[in-house]
Amino acid sequence: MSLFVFSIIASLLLISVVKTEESQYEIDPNGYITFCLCMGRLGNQVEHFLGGLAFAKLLNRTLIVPPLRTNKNVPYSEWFQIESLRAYHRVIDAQDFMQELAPHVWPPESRIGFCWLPNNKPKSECKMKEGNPFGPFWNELHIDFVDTVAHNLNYDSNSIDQWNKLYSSDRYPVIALKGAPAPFPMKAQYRYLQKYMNWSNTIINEVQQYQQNLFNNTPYIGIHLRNDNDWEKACADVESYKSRSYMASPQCLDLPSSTHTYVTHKICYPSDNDILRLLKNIILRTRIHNIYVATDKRPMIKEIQEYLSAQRVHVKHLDPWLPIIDVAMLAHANYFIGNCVSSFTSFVKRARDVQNLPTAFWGFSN
Ligand code: GFB
Repeated sequence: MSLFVFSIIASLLLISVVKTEESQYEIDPNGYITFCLCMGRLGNQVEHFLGGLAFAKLLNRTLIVPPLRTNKNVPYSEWFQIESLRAYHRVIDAQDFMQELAPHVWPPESRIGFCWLPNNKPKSECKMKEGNPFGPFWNELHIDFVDTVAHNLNYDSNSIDQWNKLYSSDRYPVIALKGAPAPFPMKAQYRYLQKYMNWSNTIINEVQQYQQNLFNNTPYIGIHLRNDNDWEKACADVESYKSRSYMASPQCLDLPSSTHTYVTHKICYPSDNDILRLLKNIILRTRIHNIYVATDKRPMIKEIQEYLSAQRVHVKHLDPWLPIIDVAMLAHANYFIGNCVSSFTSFVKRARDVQNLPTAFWGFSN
């Protein structure tokens, strides 16, 4: 063999080795599923994400982990570790899928979007990219759809056979859904999946810095004050609904200790007095004097300082650009008081439950 031929063979071998090393992803013969986290903001999206993760496992398809949505797509791995999801089910980050696998398993001409529609609606009503955030969500992943499927199957274990019969992985290697295959509020049985959503190192580092800078690494009570105008409106008529399940309220009303039969205005939009009284009780009980306030509007710093002047409290409020920082700070607090109806609180509560950390709710007697 001439030196020239030998060196060509050698470099081809080298390329194939490099390629194999680069392509850490094997193609899943059972196919893939993904969806847009297009409903609501952070707390809503995380409840939908966990329900969608559970459905991907039921369907036994790899979950293409969707980005979260602010005013742009935020890759899941910026805030959480993809790796820790793998202890529950097969997953691949959406960006990685599009780069590494989509050209092979989901080329542009095969991209079909799925919408849940009532039986009598034609598939032309399945508009995957119409409106915000639908359009920007798929565009930022560089996904266009050449066709759509209108389905009206449920997203539960009883429907899996039908899913597989109608939408086999041979014909539909990727099921890309317009919205999450999960209800809101999420099913209680999947709350524990929060334990697979481990924080990214970036978030943990930020939390540790704030804990050091704000409280010198001493214990703190985190409180969530959901009090912007949208919330005031959402709570205004809550008592007339006589509902146990209003937004995230099952998180507290379904507790064995709950004596409430439906959501009260006090639970949804507690008065300043209710907030100050419960906070004082907890400070006296825990003897923790550092308070971290997370809010979408009014932090009540002066009110807290005045009401608790005898307790000599240190009240800190960051007002971070990214709400996820508040969630992470609350999730790591030694004690937490949240708003039972808010899914922002439910995210914090689940993250604390999996660490066995205590949580109380405003206006909630137990
Ligand atoms: O998280 P989320 O779905 O909880 O939406 P709810 C509330 C959003 O308000 C958060 C901001 O994602 C944040 O952008 N926000 C709320 C906060 N509390 C805080 C806080 O303590 N700190 C920071 N930094 N930001 C639902 C919405 O909200 O409320 C629905 O998802 C609708 O779209 C409904 O508006 C009335 O479940 O509380």
